[in-house]
Amino acid sequence: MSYRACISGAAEYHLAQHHEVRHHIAVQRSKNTPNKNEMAVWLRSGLRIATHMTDTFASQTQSPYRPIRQWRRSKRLHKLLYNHLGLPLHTSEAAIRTLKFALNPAQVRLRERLAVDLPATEQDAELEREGYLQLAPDQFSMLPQALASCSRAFEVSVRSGAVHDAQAEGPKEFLVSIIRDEEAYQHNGLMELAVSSPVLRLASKYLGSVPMLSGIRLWWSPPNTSEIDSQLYHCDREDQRQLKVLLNISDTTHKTGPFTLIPAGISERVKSEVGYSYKRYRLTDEEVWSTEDQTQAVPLTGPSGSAYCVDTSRCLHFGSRQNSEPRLLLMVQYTRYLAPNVTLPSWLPDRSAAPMELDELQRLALGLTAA
Ligand SMILES: O=C(O)CCC(=O)C(=O)O
Repeated sequence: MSYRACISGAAEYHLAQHHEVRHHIAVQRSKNTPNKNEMAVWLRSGLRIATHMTDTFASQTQSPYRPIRQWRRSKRLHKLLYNHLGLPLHTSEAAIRTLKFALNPAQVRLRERLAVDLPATEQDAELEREGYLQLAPDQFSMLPQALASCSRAFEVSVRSGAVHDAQAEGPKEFLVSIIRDEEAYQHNGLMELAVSSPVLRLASKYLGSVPMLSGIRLWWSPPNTSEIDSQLYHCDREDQRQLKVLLNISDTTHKTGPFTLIPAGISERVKSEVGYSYKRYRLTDEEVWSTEDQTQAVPLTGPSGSAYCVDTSRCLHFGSRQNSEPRLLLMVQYTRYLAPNVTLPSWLPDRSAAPMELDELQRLALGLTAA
C-alpha cells in the first residue's frame, strides 16, 4: 500500500478545502489577530482534511485490491487538443490513445488477449451490425436482483427526500441520478450485474478488449415538457465505440420517455448526411429525419426488467423526452481502456462495501489489481 496513493486520493478533497483555508489565512494576515471564530474554522478545515486522508488510507489498507496505475487526465488533454487548439477529432483521439498505450502497453495487450480468448456467441454479430441488442433474462441472470435492488433504493430515496434534493441540485431536472458510480456497492446486485461474466464477455468481445466500467447511474426521469440537451438526438463522445447496459426498472412505454435509438448503420448515414460532429452535438428530429424514414427509430420500451445494451457512440439516441409518466432506468457504462475522452470513477471498495471476490476479468473492469 503506497502512501502516495493515499495522498493523491485525498488531494482532490484537499484542493476543495484549500480555498477556504487560504481565505481565512488572508483574513488573519490582514488583521494579525485571529478571533475565536476564525481559529475554529481553521481547526475544522484541518480536521476534515485529516479525517478524509485517514479514511482514504484506511479503505486502501483494508482492501485486498489497489487501483491499477493509469492516467486520469485524458479528458482534459482531449479538451485542450480538440476544443481549444482545434486539432481534428481523429488526430486528438489518436494522440491520446498513443500516449495511454505508451504509459502501460502491458495492460492493453493483456486486455486484448483476454478478450480474444473469450467464447464468441451469435449475439456478437447482431450487436456489431445493429449497435444494440436486447438482453434475454435467461442469459443475464443477474438482472432480477439488480432490478429489485434499484426499486428498493428508489423507494427509500423518495421517502427520505433524497430524490427531491437530487432533482433540485442536479444538472438536469428531467434526468435525476439516484445512485451514482461507487454508491452501487451499497446496493446488492448492482456491482454483481456490472461485473457479471455474461455482461463482461459481451462488452469485451464488442470492444475488442476487456473494458473499464466507467459509470453506473440509476436515473429517474420525472414528467416534463422539455426537449433540450440529452432529450435531443446525439452520440456520446467518450470514444468511437462504447457499450451501455440499460435496465428498465419501471414499466417503460411511450408515455415514460423511453431511451430511443437509431440503429448503428442508419445513424452512420444520418451523421454523414447532416455533417454531424461533436461540435454540432445535438440534432433536432427534423435534421435527423430529413433524408431517412422516421419509423426506423427504436424506443427501448418494455416491462420492468427488460434490458438492452447499446453502443451510444455509434447509435444516435435520446431519452426522457416530454414524458407524461415517470421513468426509472439503470445505466451501466463500459469504455475501452484507451478511450480518449473519459473520466473514470474509482471502484476501490470502501470499508462499508460488502466484500466481493473478484476474478481477473472483474478486476480489470474495475481498474483494480491485487494489493
Ligand atoms: O434516457 C435518457 O434520458 C438519455 C440518456 C442518454 O442520453 C445517454 O445515456 O447517453
